Formats: sequence, C-alpha cells, structure tokens
Amino acid sequence: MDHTTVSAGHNEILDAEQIRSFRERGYLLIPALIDAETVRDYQIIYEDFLAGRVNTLGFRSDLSGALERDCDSSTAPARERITQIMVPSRLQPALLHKAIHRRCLAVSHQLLGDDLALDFDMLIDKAPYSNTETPWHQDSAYWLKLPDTRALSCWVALDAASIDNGCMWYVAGSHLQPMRAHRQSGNKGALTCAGSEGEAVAVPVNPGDCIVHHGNTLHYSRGNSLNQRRRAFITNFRPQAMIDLERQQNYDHTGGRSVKNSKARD
Ligand SMILES: O=C(O)CCC(=O)C(=O)O
Repeated sequence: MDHTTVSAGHNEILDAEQIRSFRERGYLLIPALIDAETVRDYQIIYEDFLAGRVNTLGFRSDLSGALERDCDSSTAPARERITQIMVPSRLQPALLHKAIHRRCLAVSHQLLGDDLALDFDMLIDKAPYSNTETPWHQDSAYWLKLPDTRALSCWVALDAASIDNGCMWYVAGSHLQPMRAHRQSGNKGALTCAGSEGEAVAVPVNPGDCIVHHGNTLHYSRGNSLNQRRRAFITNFRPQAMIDLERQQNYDHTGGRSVKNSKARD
C-alpha cells in the first residue's frame, strides 16, 4: 500500500448548504469534526513531534523564515516563531488511519470530487507569545502549476484559535479571482502577496473544529499574542492524477519553500 493511501469510509459529513457556501466563498467552517477525546489523543501525538520524540528528518522548519530551514529535532524546540513540520504521516504512518485523515478525505470528496486523495499533511504551531503572523498568501503559489487546480486544505484546530492567538482569516470568493503575485519573506520563509484584514473575515474556532479552504483562497493569520497554544493539524487533498503528475516531477511538498507557480510570481 502506498504510504499516502487513506480510506474515507462512506461518511456524508456536509449538507447541501455547506457545500454551496464553500463553492461561493472558498472556505468553510466545520464545527466539531473530531470530538474532545480525539482532540486529546492528537494533542499527545503533536507534543511528541514538537518535543523531538519523533525524528522529523529535516521536515521541521520555522515558517517565519527567522531561522534556517533545516533545524533538526534535537536543537529546534523553543527557537522557532512558527513551527512547521511537513508530512507527519510519513514519519508516523498510523496517522493515516486516524480520524483527521479519514474525515477530511470524506469532506474533500464531498466538496471537490471522489478522485481526491491525500497529497501531503503538516503541523503548524504558534507557541504562546510568539507574535508572528503567517503572511497573506494563496497555497497554490507554493505548488507546481497543474492542469487541474482542484485542491483542498483541511485545517483542524487542536486548541481554541481566536484573533489574538492566530485564527485564520479568509478573503471570500478569492478562489475565483486571478492569482495575486507572490514573493518570499524572511530567510527562506513563507510566501506572501498583497492582502488585508479589511477585505477578509476572521474565523475563530474551538478545539476539534475544522476549516477547509480551496488552494486558491487568500488567507493569513495574526501572530499568537496570548499565553495559549495554537496548534493546527493540516491535511491537503487533490486529484490522484495531479498527485501522480507532481511525483513524476519529484515534487512531494518536502523541498524548500519558493514561488513554484509561475502565474503567482512577482
Ligand atoms: O496556520 C497558519 O497560520 C497558516 C496555515 C496555512 O497557511 C495553511 O494551512 O494553508
């Protein structure tokens, strides 16, 4: 079995109104995708990654660009402003069979089609008082330009996220607009483009809630200015045929950050 194989089961998680709203806005809040006990289970796993008990094999970096990319698990904790760990399910394949992967795959099928499959996953943590925003961007700027642009990111909160500890903000309908020009921030840090809170909506969440957004939806989050965690477990889905195209070009989302989609280049 391929390491990214996930089975969605036959769950219908969303109703027709939620699907309509996602198509119009390019994002959707799904309350309580996982229950409180499941959140606690994931928090334990997450801490194993953050504390370096799982060897993150060079897939851990500071999304802010304040540090060099390849901080290894023995030296990384506490120095990062935004901790990003790519492909956690490659490091711990049991994750593929747990609730987040199964339920998010089912959501992706309902929203964008039954041919969607897991492309990659990642953890993004904003530690208390780390005060560092994730700049405005569209995920598709990070990715190869593909003929089929269906792509879905499922952002599952393992902590309450509010405006002050870095909940997500989205520009409704931006997935239907032309891509904005992106550039890289910091030292090999996150990609960024023009965007502002004035054109966006903040989406505070509770632990266990999931927000999904289309790969072209413009989004951002403020820094964490509270004494409160902000851990997110993120899964990304796209058509299996597009994943095959990516892999044929040796692209699996673990390389360095850069503007890869020429449509989005400054
Ligand atoms: O968690 C964040 O602050 C940013 C997440 C993000 O940009 C994404 O999931 O695409």
